[in-house]
Amino acid sequence: MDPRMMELGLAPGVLSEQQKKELDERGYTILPEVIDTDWLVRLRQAFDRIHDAEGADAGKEVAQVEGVRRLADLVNKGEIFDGVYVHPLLLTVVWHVLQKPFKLHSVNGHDPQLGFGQQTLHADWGGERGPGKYNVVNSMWMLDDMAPDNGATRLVPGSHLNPGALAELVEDRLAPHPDEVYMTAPAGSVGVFNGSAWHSCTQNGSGALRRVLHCAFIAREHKQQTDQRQHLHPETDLRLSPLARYVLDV
Ligand SMILES: O=C(O)CCC(=O)C(=O)O
Repeated sequence: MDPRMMELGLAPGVLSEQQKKELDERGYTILPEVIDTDWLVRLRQAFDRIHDAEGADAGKEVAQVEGVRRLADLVNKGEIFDGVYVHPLLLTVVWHVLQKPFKLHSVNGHDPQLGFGQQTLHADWGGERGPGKYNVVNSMWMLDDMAPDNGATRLVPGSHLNPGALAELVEDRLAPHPDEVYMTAPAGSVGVFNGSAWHSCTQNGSGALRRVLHCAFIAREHKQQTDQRQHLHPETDLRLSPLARYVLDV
Protein backbone atom coordinates (compact mmCIF):
# COMPACT_ATOMS: atom_id res chain seq x y z
CA MET A 1 0.00 0.00 0.00
CA ASP A 2 1.07 3.60 -0.66
CA PRO A 3 3.15 4.54 2.45
CA ARG A 4 1.70 8.07 2.38
CA MET A 5 -1.85 6.69 2.64
CA MET A 6 -0.79 4.58 5.62
CA GLU A 7 0.77 7.64 7.29
CA LEU A 8 -2.55 9.40 6.76
CA GLY A 9 -4.38 6.67 8.66
CA LEU A 10 -5.50 4.23 5.99
CA ALA A 11 -5.91 0.69 7.30
CA PRO A 12 -5.65 -1.39 4.11
CA GLY A 13 -8.36 -3.96 3.36
CA VAL A 14 -7.65 -7.64 2.83
CA LEU A 15 -7.94 -9.10 -0.64
CA SER A 16 -8.48 -12.82 -1.01
CA GLU A 17 -6.08 -14.87 -3.14
CA GLN A 18 -8.99 -15.39 -5.55
CA GLN A 19 -9.57 -11.62 -5.91
CA LYS A 20 -5.86 -11.01 -6.54
CA LYS A 21 -5.80 -13.76 -9.16
CA GLU A 22 -8.87 -12.32 -10.89
CA LEU A 23 -7.33 -8.85 -10.94
CA ASP A 24 -3.99 -10.14 -12.23
CA GLU A 25 -5.24 -12.65 -14.80
CA ARG A 26 -8.73 -11.47 -15.79
CA GLY A 27 -8.34 -7.75 -15.13
CA TYR A 28 -11.32 -7.36 -12.82
CA THR A 29 -12.97 -8.55 -9.64
CA ILE A 30 -16.24 -7.99 -7.81
CA LEU A 31 -16.25 -6.81 -4.20
CA PRO A 32 -19.52 -8.02 -2.66
CA GLU A 33 -21.61 -6.16 -0.05
CA VAL A 34 -19.54 -2.98 0.03
CA ILE A 35 -22.55 -0.66 0.31
CA ASP A 36 -24.85 -1.33 3.28
CA THR A 37 -28.62 -0.98 2.94
CA ASP A 38 -28.89 2.48 4.47
CA TRP A 39 -26.05 3.94 2.39
CA LEU A 40 -27.48 2.29 -0.73
CA VAL A 41 -30.88 3.89 -0.22
CA ARG A 42 -29.29 7.30 0.31
CA LEU A 43 -26.96 6.97 -2.68
CA ARG A 44 -29.91 6.09 -4.91
CA GLN A 45 -31.86 9.07 -3.61
CA ALA A 46 -28.87 11.36 -4.14
CA PHE A 47 -28.39 10.05 -7.70
CA ASP A 48 -32.02 10.82 -8.62
CA ARG A 49 -32.14 14.13 -6.75
CA ILE A 50 -28.99 15.47 -8.42
CA HIS A 51 -30.13 14.31 -11.82
CA ASP A 52 -33.54 15.96 -11.39
CA ALA A 53 -32.02 19.18 -10.06
CA GLU A 54 -29.43 19.51 -12.83
CA GLY A 55 -31.82 18.61 -15.65
CA ALA A 56 -30.28 19.26 -19.07
CA ASP A 57 -26.94 20.13 -17.46
CA ALA A 58 -26.50 16.76 -15.73
CA GLY A 59 -23.13 15.20 -16.50
CA LYS A 60 -21.84 18.16 -18.50
CA GLU A 61 -18.59 18.56 -16.51
CA VAL A 62 -17.36 15.31 -18.10
CA ALA A 63 -19.70 13.91 -20.76
CA GLN A 64 -23.34 13.85 -21.73
CA VAL A 65 -24.56 10.79 -23.59
CA GLU A 66 -27.90 10.40 -25.36
CA GLY A 67 -30.24 8.07 -23.46
CA VAL A 68 -27.95 7.85 -20.41
CA ARG A 69 -28.59 9.64 -17.13
CA ARG A 70 -25.07 10.87 -16.49
CA LEU A 71 -23.72 12.69 -13.43
CA ALA A 72 -20.26 14.17 -12.90
CA ASP A 73 -18.09 15.78 -10.21
CA LEU A 74 -19.88 13.88 -7.44
CA VAL A 75 -17.10 14.73 -4.97
CA ASN A 76 -18.69 18.17 -4.77
CA LYS A 77 -22.32 17.11 -4.82
CA GLY A 78 -22.83 15.75 -1.34
CA GLU A 79 -21.24 14.31 1.75
CA ILE A 80 -22.92 11.00 0.89
CA PHE A 81 -20.17 10.37 -1.69
CA ASP A 82 -17.28 11.00 0.74
CA GLY A 83 -16.95 7.33 1.66
CA VAL A 84 -16.69 6.18 -1.96
CA TYR A 85 -13.24 7.40 -3.01
CA VAL A 86 -11.50 6.64 0.31
CA HIS A 87 -12.98 3.16 0.75
CA PRO A 88 -10.10 1.11 2.26
CA LEU A 89 -10.74 -2.09 0.30
CA LEU A 90 -11.10 -0.18 -2.96
CA LEU A 91 -7.84 1.73 -2.36
CA THR A 92 -6.18 -1.61 -1.59
CA VAL A 93 -7.35 -3.03 -4.92
CA VAL A 94 -6.12 0.04 -6.78
CA TRP A 95 -2.67 -0.25 -5.19
CA HIS A 96 -2.59 -3.99 -5.98
CA VAL A 97 -3.11 -3.19 -9.67
CA LEU A 98 -1.01 -0.04 -10.09
CA GLN A 99 1.78 -0.69 -7.57
CA LYS A 100 2.53 3.04 -7.51
CA PRO A 101 1.00 6.16 -5.94
CA PHE A 102 -2.34 7.22 -7.42
CA LYS A 103 -5.09 9.80 -6.97
CA LEU A 104 -8.73 10.15 -7.86
CA HIS A 105 -9.46 10.47 -11.59
CA SER A 106 -13.20 11.27 -11.20
CA VAL A 107 -16.48 10.18 -9.62
CA ASN A 108 -19.37 10.10 -12.11
CA GLY A 109 -22.80 8.48 -12.46
CA HIS A 110 -24.13 6.36 -15.35
CA ASP A 111 -27.68 5.02 -15.85
CA PRO A 112 -28.58 3.86 -19.38
CA GLN A 113 -32.29 4.08 -20.23
CA LEU A 114 -34.41 1.53 -22.11
CA GLY A 115 -32.88 0.93 -25.57
CA PHE A 116 -29.75 3.01 -24.86
CA GLY A 117 -26.30 2.54 -23.37
CA GLN A 118 -24.45 0.42 -25.93
CA GLN A 119 -20.85 1.60 -26.27
CA THR A 120 -17.91 0.47 -28.36
CA LEU A 121 -15.28 -1.59 -26.57
CA HIS A 122 -12.62 0.72 -25.18
CA ALA A 123 -9.97 1.02 -22.48
CA ASP A 124 -9.95 3.86 -19.95
CA TRP A 125 -6.16 4.21 -20.21
CA GLY A 126 -5.10 5.34 -23.67
CA GLY A 127 -1.32 5.24 -23.21
CA GLU A 128 1.28 2.50 -23.34
CA ARG A 129 -0.14 -1.00 -22.89
CA GLY A 130 1.05 -4.41 -21.73
CA PRO A 131 1.72 -6.30 -18.50
CA GLY A 132 2.55 -3.93 -15.64
CA LYS A 133 2.05 -0.76 -17.70
CA TYR A 134 -1.06 0.20 -15.79
CA ASN A 135 -2.15 3.72 -14.91
CA VAL A 136 -5.92 3.66 -14.39
CA VAL A 137 -8.30 1.56 -12.28
CA ASN A 138 -12.04 2.07 -12.50
CA SER A 139 -14.72 0.91 -10.10
CA MET A 140 -18.43 0.44 -10.64
CA TRP A 141 -20.52 1.12 -7.55
CA MET A 142 -23.70 -0.80 -8.30
CA LEU A 143 -26.70 1.02 -6.89
CA ASP A 144 -29.05 -1.42 -8.68
CA ASP A 145 -28.68 -5.08 -9.60
CA MET A 146 -26.51 -5.35 -12.72
CA ALA A 147 -27.88 -7.93 -15.15
CA PRO A 148 -27.16 -8.77 -18.80
CA ASP A 149 -30.54 -7.31 -19.79
CA ASN A 150 -30.30 -3.93 -18.05
CA GLY A 151 -27.01 -2.75 -19.53
CA ALA A 152 -24.38 -4.43 -17.36
CA THR A 153 -20.77 -3.63 -18.23
CA ARG A 154 -19.11 -6.13 -20.58
CA LEU A 155 -15.38 -6.79 -20.27
CA VAL A 156 -12.89 -8.95 -22.15
CA PRO A 157 -10.97 -10.92 -19.48
CA GLY A 158 -7.20 -10.77 -19.91
CA SER A 159 -7.34 -7.86 -22.38
CA HIS A 160 -5.36 -5.66 -19.94
CA LEU A 161 -2.35 -7.88 -20.71
CA ASN A 162 -2.62 -7.38 -24.46
CA PRO A 163 0.03 -4.91 -25.63
CA GLY A 164 -1.73 -4.38 -28.98
CA ALA A 165 -4.01 -1.53 -30.04
CA LEU A 166 -7.69 -2.40 -29.70
CA ALA A 167 -8.62 -0.51 -32.88
CA GLU A 168 -6.21 -2.69 -34.86
CA LEU A 169 -7.20 -5.95 -33.19
CA VAL A 170 -11.00 -5.72 -33.15
CA GLU A 171 -12.71 -4.75 -36.38
CA ASP A 172 -16.21 -4.07 -35.03
CA ARG A 173 -15.92 -2.70 -31.51
CA LEU A 174 -19.68 -2.32 -31.18
CA ALA A 175 -20.34 -6.03 -31.81
CA PRO A 176 -20.25 -8.65 -29.05
CA HIS A 177 -16.67 -9.86 -28.52
CA PRO A 178 -16.31 -13.68 -28.48
CA ASP A 179 -14.53 -13.59 -25.11
CA GLU A 180 -16.55 -10.91 -23.34
CA VAL A 181 -18.24 -11.45 -19.98
CA TYR A 182 -20.84 -9.34 -18.22
CA MET A 183 -19.97 -7.86 -14.85
CA THR A 184 -23.19 -8.84 -13.11
CA ALA A 185 -23.74 -8.60 -9.35
CA PRO A 186 -26.38 -7.54 -6.84
CA ALA A 187 -26.86 -3.92 -5.83
CA GLY A 188 -24.37 -2.97 -3.14
CA SER A 189 -21.43 -4.67 -4.91
CA VAL A 190 -18.49 -2.86 -6.43
CA GLY A 191 -16.91 -4.16 -9.64
CA VAL A 192 -13.29 -3.06 -10.03
CA PHE A 193 -11.31 -3.33 -13.26
CA ASN A 194 -7.91 -2.51 -14.66
CA GLY A 195 -8.29 0.61 -16.83
CA SER A 196 -6.30 -1.10 -19.58
CA ALA A 197 -8.98 -3.81 -19.94
CA TRP A 198 -11.35 -3.60 -22.90
CA HIS A 199 -14.89 -2.98 -21.69
CA SER A 200 -18.06 -1.02 -22.36
CA CYS A 201 -21.58 -0.38 -21.18
CA THR A 202 -24.20 -2.48 -22.99
CA GLN A 203 -27.72 -1.66 -24.11
CA ASN A 204 -30.42 -1.60 -21.46
CA GLY A 205 -33.01 -3.93 -22.97
CA SER A 206 -35.32 -4.31 -19.98
CA GLY A 207 -35.61 -0.70 -18.86
CA ALA A 208 -34.78 -1.64 -15.27
CA LEU A 209 -32.75 0.99 -13.44
CA ARG A 210 -28.97 0.52 -13.74
CA ARG A 211 -27.56 3.32 -11.65
CA VAL A 212 -23.81 3.01 -11.24
CA LEU A 213 -21.17 5.33 -9.83
CA HIS A 214 -17.86 5.23 -11.68
CA CYS A 215 -15.06 5.97 -9.25
CA ALA A 216 -11.80 5.95 -11.19
CA PHE A 217 -8.20 6.42 -10.07
CA ILE A 218 -5.10 7.39 -12.04
CA ALA A 219 -1.36 7.24 -11.33
CA ARG A 220 -0.34 10.45 -9.57
CA GLU A 221 1.87 11.71 -12.39
CA HIS A 222 -1.04 11.94 -14.84
CA LYS A 223 -3.87 14.45 -15.28
CA GLN A 224 -7.22 13.83 -13.57
CA GLN A 225 -10.42 13.53 -15.62
CA THR A 226 -11.97 16.01 -13.18
CA ASP A 227 -9.37 18.47 -11.93
CA GLN A 228 -10.23 18.37 -8.24
CA ARG A 229 -8.36 21.57 -7.36
CA GLN A 230 -10.29 23.46 -9.99
CA HIS A 231 -13.66 22.01 -9.00
CA LEU A 232 -13.31 21.95 -5.21
CA HIS A 233 -16.24 23.70 -3.52
CA PRO A 234 -15.55 25.54 -0.22
CA GLU A 235 -18.03 23.30 1.65
CA THR A 236 -16.26 20.15 0.38
CA ASP A 237 -12.90 21.63 1.31
CA LEU A 238 -14.07 22.17 4.90
CA ARG A 239 -14.99 18.55 5.56
CA LEU A 240 -12.09 16.69 3.88
CA SER A 241 -9.88 14.41 5.97
CA PRO A 242 -6.11 14.49 5.33
CA LEU A 243 -6.46 11.14 3.53
CA ALA A 244 -9.28 12.46 1.31
CA ARG A 245 -7.16 15.52 0.51
CA TYR A 246 -4.30 13.27 -0.61
CA VAL A 247 -6.59 11.02 -2.68
CA LEU A 248 -8.14 14.07 -4.36
CA ASP A 249 -4.74 15.78 -4.64
CA VAL A 250 -6.05 19.08 -3.29
O1 LIG B 1 -21.12 2.07 -17.12
C1 LIG B 1 -20.56 1.21 -17.78
O2 LIG B 1 -21.02 0.09 -17.94
C2 LIG B 1 -19.24 1.51 -18.44
C3 LIG B 1 -19.18 2.92 -18.90
C4 LIG B 1 -17.93 3.26 -19.64
O3 LIG B 1 -17.09 2.45 -19.88
C5 LIG B 1 -17.74 4.63 -20.08
O4 LIG B 1 -18.63 5.48 -19.92
O5 LIG B 1 -16.65 4.89 -20.66
